[in-house]
Amino acid sequence: MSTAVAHPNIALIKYWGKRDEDLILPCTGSLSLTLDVFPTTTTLTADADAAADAITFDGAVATGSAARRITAFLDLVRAQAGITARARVDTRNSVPTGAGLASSASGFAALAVAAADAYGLALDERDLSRLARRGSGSACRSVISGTAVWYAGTDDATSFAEPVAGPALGMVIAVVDAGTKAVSSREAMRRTRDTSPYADAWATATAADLDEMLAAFGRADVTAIGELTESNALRMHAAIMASRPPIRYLTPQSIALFDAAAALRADGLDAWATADAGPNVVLLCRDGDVAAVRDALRERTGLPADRLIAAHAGPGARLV
Ligand code: 2P0
Repeated sequence: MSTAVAHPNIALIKYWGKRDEDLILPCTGSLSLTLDVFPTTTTLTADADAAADAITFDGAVATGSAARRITAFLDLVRAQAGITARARVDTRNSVPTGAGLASSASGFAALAVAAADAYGLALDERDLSRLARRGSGSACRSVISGTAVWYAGTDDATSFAEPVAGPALGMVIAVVDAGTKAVSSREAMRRTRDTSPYADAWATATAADLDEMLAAFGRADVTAIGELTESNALRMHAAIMASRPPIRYLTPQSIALFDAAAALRADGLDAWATADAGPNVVLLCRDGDVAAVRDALRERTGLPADRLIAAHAGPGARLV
């Protein structure tokens, strides 16, 4: 029996688009902060007598595409290990029910670490990151603690995440909408690639943004990090919105939170907004400013305390 814990990550330079859907090789590299909130805990036991994998999420039996995706991932691990035994997998998420923050990144990072251990694969951090990537691209970054860069790479061996040194950063997650998104990231990435006239421009600009971001990390330039973060997120959403049929994740409340970040900056409190494939907005700030940013956002937006979540750099996926 092997149990692993992993946390979600939020990208400052976003991953949006694959050049290889099977291996999950991204079009461009990305950079993220692994958080210390909402861990996923996964326990895996290999069972030579079982006819099929038995998977539960928070105690409920997983079926359909969610279960198939986990079995497909475990098949990769089993092939690598040369073992055919099926598994019992129990996954628990600490995300408040319906908060809309459940993360495939923490899920597949925890699963990769637990499965590698249970099937006897001795993998270093880089190989665990590569393995987690096969479950969900962004999961390769949740293997790493704190800030991580995921190199796009050119093949399975060269596409992995590793730590990147820089200033201490924190985040405030503003939960705008607790529901599940209308279009999955996977589907929306495809539609962007196939129909958005800005897909190529997004990839070109993001490669340059990542270079600039790594330079900003190197000189611990929080202002440049924040400005690049906000701009890169809006570029991603612009490319997504230009898809046909259109996909629009940001709501008026999301946009108001980007305005709130600007207002905080005008007041002398540095914070920059970003958003993933949904309406929730995350403010990036210096680690020491997290409480002040949360308080200021609460005052400015009227969002209740339980919808403003303070987060700091968290640990990479690990056995417990
Ligand atoms: C990111 N997102 O960099 C970007 C920004 C969402 C918006 O990575 O298809 O769930 O499993 O590789 O990793 C979400 O995509 O997609 C994501 P798959 P994943 O965090």
